[in-house]
Amino acid sequence: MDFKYFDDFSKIKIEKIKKCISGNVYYKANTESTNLDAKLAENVPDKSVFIADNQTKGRGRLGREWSSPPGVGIWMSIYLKPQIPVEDISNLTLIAGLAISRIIENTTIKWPNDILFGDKKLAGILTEMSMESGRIKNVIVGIGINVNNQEFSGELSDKATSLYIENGKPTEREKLICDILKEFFSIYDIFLQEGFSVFSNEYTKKCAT
Ligand code: BTX
Repeated sequence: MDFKYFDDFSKIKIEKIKKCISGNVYYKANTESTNLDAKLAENVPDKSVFIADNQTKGRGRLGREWSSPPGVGIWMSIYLKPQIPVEDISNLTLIAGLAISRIIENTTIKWPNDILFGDKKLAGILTEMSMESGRIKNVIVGIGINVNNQEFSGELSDKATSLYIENGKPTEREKLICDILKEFFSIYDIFLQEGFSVFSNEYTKKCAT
């Protein structure tokens, strides 16, 4: 989506987010990509989150772009240090999808990375893993949600949607961020103990595919 850069966009109130997670909150008004910020950061505690109000190079899968205009969306990356086998890492994308679909009504999961509202894309998930000396260094679960976007242009006009477009009213991003993070970490903690199978039925029901 094309947007003209402006500096007075609405900024996320980070103090509210800090109260709802156990890790750190790293905030930038503008950044290239919160996934990249998280990947490059050092000494980050487990379960931290990187949030920006604007991404200039938001990333999708396979080098695709993720449109992340200022002040209207949730562009955030959850930083995890899971002690689990590499082959279980893909479940973290499923956990993010489940958390989002539990919190945002009327959404379905297009397996595994997209969250749809009707047949349009409301949100996307990009999970990236870094290894160090043969072990998992960190896993970054990037979440992009179109919240208060009033319109989409170009190729996105007929395939993307936002909560504002669907509900006809703005949504407070801070509350939505906290609700999703709390849901994510509650599913994640159970997953670490019991695996993903306890969520399989619910996940399948929420799948659009
Ligand atoms: P994806 O590869 O499944 O989706 C990218 C495709 O989706 C694009 O090629 C385009 O067609 C379409 N698209 C681009 N922007 C949007 C948008 N805002 N809404 C709907 N459709 C769009 C999905 O990748 C994973 C996206 C993750 C984004 C988060 S934001 C925070 C974190 N940082 C970062 O750089 N990426 C993640």
